[in-house]
Amino acid sequence: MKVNEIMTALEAKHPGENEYLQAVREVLESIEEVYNQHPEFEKAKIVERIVEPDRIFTFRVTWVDRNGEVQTNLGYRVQYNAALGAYKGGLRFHKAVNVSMLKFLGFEQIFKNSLTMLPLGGGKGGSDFDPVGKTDEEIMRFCQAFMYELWRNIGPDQDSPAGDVGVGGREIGYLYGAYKKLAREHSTGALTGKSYGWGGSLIRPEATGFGAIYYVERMVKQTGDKMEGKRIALSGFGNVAWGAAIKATELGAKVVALSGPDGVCELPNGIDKEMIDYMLEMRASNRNKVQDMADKFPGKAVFTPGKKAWMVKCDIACPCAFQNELAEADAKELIANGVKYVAEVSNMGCQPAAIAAFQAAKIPFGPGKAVNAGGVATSGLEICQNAEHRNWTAEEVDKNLHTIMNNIYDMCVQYGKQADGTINYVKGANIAGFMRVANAMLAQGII
Ligand code: 2IT
Repeated sequence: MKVNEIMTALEAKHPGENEYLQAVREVLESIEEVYNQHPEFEKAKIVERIVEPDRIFTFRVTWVDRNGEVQTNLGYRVQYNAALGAYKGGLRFHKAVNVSMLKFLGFEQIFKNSLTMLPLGGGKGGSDFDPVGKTDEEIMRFCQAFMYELWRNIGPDQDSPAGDVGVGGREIGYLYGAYKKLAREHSTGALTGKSYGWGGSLIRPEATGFGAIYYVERMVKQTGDKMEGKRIALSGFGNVAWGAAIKATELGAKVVALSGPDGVCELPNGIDKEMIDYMLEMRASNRNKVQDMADKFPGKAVFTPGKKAWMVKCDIACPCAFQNELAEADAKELIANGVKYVAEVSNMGCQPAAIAAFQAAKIPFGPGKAVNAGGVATSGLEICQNAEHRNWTAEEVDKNLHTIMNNIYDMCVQYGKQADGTINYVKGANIAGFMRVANAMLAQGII
């Protein structure tokens, strides 16, 4: 396999699909050396097959807004790879959603799900529906219209969507209600991220953030350092940043920044329980403004419009919002301000040049597909609970999550250890995730 040749062919075949091409290139560059030691992979054309989704559904979603006006959006489900299990991955509702974005997310999901060691294939879906400024009723009607199309193609043993940007507990509730009405089946495992009491798992809401901080704690300990007293900057203020803020605070770190599309809130004294709870209200309001935190807690949160979380001096930087949110210039600013660890919690949160800058500065960098795998792992645990018609305790779920994250971390070290003793977590995660899928594809024949 020659990465440049494969990428040239893919660029010609899928022109302009920049996020997709970026995600593929990163994985292929990481695995090239190991792959080329396996002629059986080359013979079965594993790479040529894995970069193309099994199938993509594209559908029209028509709904009626609060003014009685008819609105039309596009809906998608990318069923990427089922070598390890039924398709699994979130739904993203965001105005910029397109095929390239969902292909990048679905591609990442294959390897992330593989890292969890659970039987989960990779998929992703969503819509260009923009939840910002929508009423609760509009969101419900949109979710129902989305499900009119998707319900036939999902199910616990087929494809199980969950949340992502713009899709949280409320949306999963509406989607699941519509699914049940259409499918006439109480297949709880057809969607995860459900609320507790009707199939949801305790700790699933917290899981992405908790898992990320468990991983970060290992990165910190690897260097002989500790979490207590570390200043941690989080971007975004959604579900992922919320879980990370809870766990980081619990472990004695200080959350010094949150951000939104409107700017950054600096938190000079860290975040407290009241502020953490308020993040949920900010998300539910659909306003998408981090300034609301500063308005609610004057003095405790200081808002600067138009700036990112990366201007705030910190020891640990965790992008928790969107792909490519951390650029090379942000990386340089963080490095100049003394950042010690960087962990992507959003999918592909850092631009390639930013990752290169951190690695050149010898700053440990954890990639999203390993760091944020606790979310989908706990979705996998939700499916287990659904299948056995039982709810596990919060302690049981959290213990499983912690074990899974420790295992992912260990695999990243095993496959990412460099000759000089440092750890290339990007390489480690990509190789470990890829090997399991490639071996499964090999064993299952040319299909
Ligand atoms: O990016 C992700 O891993 C998610 N949005 C969660 C997917 C899931 O199925 O829980």
